[in-house]
Amino acid sequence: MEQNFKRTLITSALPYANGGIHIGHLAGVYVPADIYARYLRLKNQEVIFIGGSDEHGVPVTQRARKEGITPQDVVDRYHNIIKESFEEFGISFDIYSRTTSDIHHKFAAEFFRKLYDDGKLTEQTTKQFFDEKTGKFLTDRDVVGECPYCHKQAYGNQCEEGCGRALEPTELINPRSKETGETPVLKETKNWYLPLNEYQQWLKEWILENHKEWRPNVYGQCKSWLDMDLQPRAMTRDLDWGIPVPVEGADGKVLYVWFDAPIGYISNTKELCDKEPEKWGTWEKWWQNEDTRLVHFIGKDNIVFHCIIFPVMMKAHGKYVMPDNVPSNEFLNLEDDKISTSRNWAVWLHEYLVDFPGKQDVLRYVLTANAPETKDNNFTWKDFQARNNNELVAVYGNFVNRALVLTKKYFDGKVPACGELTDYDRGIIDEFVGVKGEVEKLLDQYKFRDAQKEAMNLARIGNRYLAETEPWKLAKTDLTRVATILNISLQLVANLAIALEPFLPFSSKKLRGMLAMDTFEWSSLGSLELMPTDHELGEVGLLFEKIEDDAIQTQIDKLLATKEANKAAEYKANPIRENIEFDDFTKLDIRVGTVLECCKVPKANKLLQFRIDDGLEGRTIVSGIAAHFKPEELVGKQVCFVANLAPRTIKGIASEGMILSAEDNEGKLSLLTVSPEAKPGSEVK
Ligand code: B3M
Ligand code: ZN
Repeated sequence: MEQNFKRTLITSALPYANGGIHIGHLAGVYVPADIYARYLRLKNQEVIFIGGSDEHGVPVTQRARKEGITPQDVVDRYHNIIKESFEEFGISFDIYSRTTSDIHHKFAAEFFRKLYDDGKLTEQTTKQFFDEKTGKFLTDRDVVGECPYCHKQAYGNQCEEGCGRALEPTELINPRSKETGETPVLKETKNWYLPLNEYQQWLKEWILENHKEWRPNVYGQCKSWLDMDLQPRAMTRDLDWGIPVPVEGADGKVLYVWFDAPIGYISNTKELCDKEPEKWGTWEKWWQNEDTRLVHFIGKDNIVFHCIIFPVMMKAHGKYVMPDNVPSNEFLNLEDDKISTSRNWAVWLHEYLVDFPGKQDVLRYVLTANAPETKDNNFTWKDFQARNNNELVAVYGNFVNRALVLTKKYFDGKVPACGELTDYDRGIIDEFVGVKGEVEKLLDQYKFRDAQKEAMNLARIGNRYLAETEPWKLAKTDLTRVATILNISLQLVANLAIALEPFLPFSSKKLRGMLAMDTFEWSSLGSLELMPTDHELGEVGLLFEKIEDDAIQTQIDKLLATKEANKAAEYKANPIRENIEFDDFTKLDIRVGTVLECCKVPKANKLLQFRIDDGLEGRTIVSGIAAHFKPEELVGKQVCFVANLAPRTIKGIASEGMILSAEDNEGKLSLLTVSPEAKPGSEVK
């Protein structure tokens, strides 16, 4: 659906203020959002770019507990670190606020209250573990106990130290509160739910029919959600960190963090508009007017919240515009490994800014060049170095430097007059005039990676032009020709400053200084008159400098040290167990089996039920591994199972054995399979 929008409202996911910002966040969300905002501003469009910290939610309270400080201490610390590092990195938010602000608390509570008053929420009572000593309900992670499968200590949501299975807290043997050690009781609790099911039809039409242009990964995720029956989702929680539920009898309850956080986009807009109404107008203009194009930049783990839950909240409220697009990225890996905050496997922005001062654009460039737009992608320090040295320095920087230095040398730093054009000149000009349309088209489709490549092409064209025409050789014989070549080159350089501004704003600024350039609008991109004849250039310097091996090695060493530390920690947490006798080992009867059938156990989202060909009459095994596998993919697999484990009844099903799998240090399971020629019933020894 093509619509004529008057203004664009850009939001970027509000990062949890429980840690710093790393390259995964930047590549996935903030760099593309910033490119888009800068691009639209350069086109003189009406645009607002909203950011802020997400300061509620369990991740914050967990961090606080771990460090023995209050949640407020945690968010104060990280909000400031995040805000400052974004600023220094040139993420050009119009506002970067926070969800602990008074404005936000009030706004989110009112939003909830309106849904409540309008009867848009339903009430449900469920049973949850409750710690009578503290008078608090416990989240799944706050309950610990014995794993019913492997009998190790486990959390209410997962057996992390033992078998890795996903669990329900009520499955634990001898459950206890992690904080107090008390045995929790099951207690009824009432919460308010958003009946997503009532909006399913509307969502299907709005997204699946009317937004086929969304990125395939986003559309696909929405489709798989909408192909299932949506369930009502609790919008309140029994926690004490968050925004109190503004309803009678809701003591000890707060708004679900995914209810309040997206409202943060709105309340932050309001905060900005209230502060500078002449500049921004009212917040309603941005959020409640059909003329506004709303675009959410997010990571892929946030798709359901931005495409389903938040739109339903706004729809239920009644006045809001729906997102026109949700350009979500996939994930960025670091040196072939998943970025992980807990394992400190990341490049942290605040550290990068210290280690590579003044090199914001290098990281921006590399992250866009490797943007995980359609699939997961990988960041390596070698690639970072190569892209800097071979592209930014050798192509962009080199062209700019040659054009400017030659002008200083032969024309005293003044733009020489353009004489007669040769056919070759015309060819070059044709090539670069087309770049504007290309870059625009790509940016309008949120293809930032290709757009940056296309903009960089201007520099490649320029380099080629100078290499072919060799003005330095002509200087003695034909200065008029040199003047023409340099004039064209300087126009190209000025064009580069504009075309790359959204991507590399620091270098563009520097370059504009060197050019003493004042016209600076997207609309003049492609022009051959950006640098008028006789215009005097500014001071010439280097745009980029080579990054040497030792700087890169320092970073690689840092990561290697992290890896070593993680290995040591892991070994400590999961040491090889004490020796056993051979007889102990032979007590285990492990056999090969073929999976004949496999399906989910109804009403137990973690359990899979297997029918196994065990070489005898077959057997049924129930296993808590549903989170890790798709049942249909397991059928036909040769698995290993413990055949002499005493039978147990799980959710009413008699389970005869245990399927074996291997668990890596992140709790990811892979099935223990054997080669297809092994016959069912074969003994594993
Ligand atoms: N804080 C989740 C995240 O950082 C969450 C985003 C909120 S956007 C409204 O992945
Ligand atoms: Zn276990």
